[in-house]
Amino acid sequence: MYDQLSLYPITNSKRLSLSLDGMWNFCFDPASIGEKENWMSGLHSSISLPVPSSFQDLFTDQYSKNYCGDFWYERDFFVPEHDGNIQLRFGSITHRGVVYVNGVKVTEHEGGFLPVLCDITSCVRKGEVNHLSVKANNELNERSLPCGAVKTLKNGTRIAAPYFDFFNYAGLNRSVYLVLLPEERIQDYSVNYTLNDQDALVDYEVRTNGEHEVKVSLFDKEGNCVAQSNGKKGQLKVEKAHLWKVRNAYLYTLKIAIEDGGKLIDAYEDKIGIRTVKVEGKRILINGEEVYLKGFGKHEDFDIIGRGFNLPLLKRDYECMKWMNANCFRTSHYPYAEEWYRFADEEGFLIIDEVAAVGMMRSTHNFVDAGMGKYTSFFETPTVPELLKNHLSQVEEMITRDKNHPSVFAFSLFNEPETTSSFAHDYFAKVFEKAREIDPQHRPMTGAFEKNSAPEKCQCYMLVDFMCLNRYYGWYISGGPDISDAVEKFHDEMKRWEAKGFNGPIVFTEFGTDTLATEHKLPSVMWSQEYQCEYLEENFKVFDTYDFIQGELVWNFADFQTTEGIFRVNGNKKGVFTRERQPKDSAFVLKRRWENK
Ligand code: GCB
Repeated sequence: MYDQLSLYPITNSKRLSLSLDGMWNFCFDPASIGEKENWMSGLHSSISLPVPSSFQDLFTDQYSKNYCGDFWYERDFFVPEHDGNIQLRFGSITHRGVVYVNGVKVTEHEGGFLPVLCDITSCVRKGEVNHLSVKANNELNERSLPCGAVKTLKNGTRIAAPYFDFFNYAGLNRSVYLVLLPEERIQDYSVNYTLNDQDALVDYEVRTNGEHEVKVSLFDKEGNCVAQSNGKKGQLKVEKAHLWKVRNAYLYTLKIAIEDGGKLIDAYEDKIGIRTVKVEGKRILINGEEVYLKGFGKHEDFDIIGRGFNLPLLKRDYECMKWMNANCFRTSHYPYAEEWYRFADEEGFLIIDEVAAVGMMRSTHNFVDAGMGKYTSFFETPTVPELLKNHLSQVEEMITRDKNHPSVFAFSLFNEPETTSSFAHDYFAKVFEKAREIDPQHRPMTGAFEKNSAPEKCQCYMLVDFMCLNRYYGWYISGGPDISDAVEKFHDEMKRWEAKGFNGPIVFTEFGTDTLATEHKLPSVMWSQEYQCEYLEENFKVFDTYDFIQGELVWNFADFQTTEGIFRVNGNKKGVFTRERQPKDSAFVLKRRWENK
């Protein structure tokens, strides 16, 4: 089904991946006339804009920053002479896009956080320059993920009204590749692991579009071949296997080849990590060993580039997380660029990989309503079947793309939807069923629940393998001088979950306070650095009381941009780091705690 979605583009003797990153032509299309006026054959007027990047913060005017509607990117690209298959791979087109090559539509894709792949073999001119254009669109609605609406101002300007708490950054946020492949090729592979005393069994499955022989071999770090097998489906036995461990990763190289007699037809190689994942009773086990999750909810977010991918930023974020003694993060609230997972594999970080199912509550102040436990209906509306269709296909694309990363130990299938109606239960039962059916490693499936998903009311908690709770006791609930009440309310909820007999582990995937890096106050006040530290300490006391609490992912790793409003001061300031990735005082509190936890 998916040709190359799980295969990060590489170059070897059979494959050539050429980056198309750089300056592209760009223009807005507020009246959506581009297609009628044949813009796919060439934009009438355009400016230069960098790819990858979100477009919003590159401009200096309000109109461009808040633009909502269609917009176009184009560039010319040279296609070398090539006998086989030719594809384009966009890391993402946010939130949706139509791709044209030489004026011919080659694909369209819904969802802004997963790759867009196009087979362009039949419409490119080989050995010549070709024309590539993308009509993208960043409108939000209730049929697509994430959910939101478009608001039309009295002067006719249309702006995004997200039902979520992050800026609606859009554009070509990730790298774009031209990929030359052999006609008969490796299209997908998956692996699963069983540990057997000191040895490991690697069950693999390779998908190709031909019948020639498939050979699979595994190499250790020193380059020694440690196991080999033939066939599209098989098992590799690794004696005295080096396991991929949390913050102590060991990666093997898996080499897949298609051969005709002794002749190589296609080859692909990837790094894999041997590890098992299991939820058992109240514990999360990696290789049978208990792990307590320490880390953050994050965002792909930075000054100027918005949600555009940036390698130095990735490196800095990992260095900060390592310095903090963290071992885990959640890709809140959408699947990140593939490089994030590749680096986590290398560094031994655990990832809760989240699909862009956020905003499933009809409210632009979702985060406040959610934090306070206010009910907002959602799953009763007629647009839900279409939303579900999108949800299922994005879960499928995410799991297909990310299934082979050892760092990905769980998938999160939602963030803070309405979960108290039978409509919600029926909806999510289908999403979980699909996810479990697709994942070859049968990883734990979860979702992040807001305050209204209380033990007595929530109709969805029974669907998850471990529960992720987003709780703001001491911030949205009983903050500042009321914090002792917050602690009592927190204990009360935990006791109610205990009484409910939820048997799995609970992980806190959000807790935190907005904190201005400029504010200090003794005694503390809300928004000061001192308060963020005190709040964390109070939360830790609660976490340490219950043995079913198996993780703490602070909201958020760094300050990030949001829609403007009276609740946000130039963005969400719950970062433990500033948006520039410098520590607030709370970073030292967490670093100390996590050193010994
Ligand atoms: C939440 C949301 C998150 C918000 C956060 C907040 O519950 O999941 O997207 O940013 O609260 O800071 O209010």
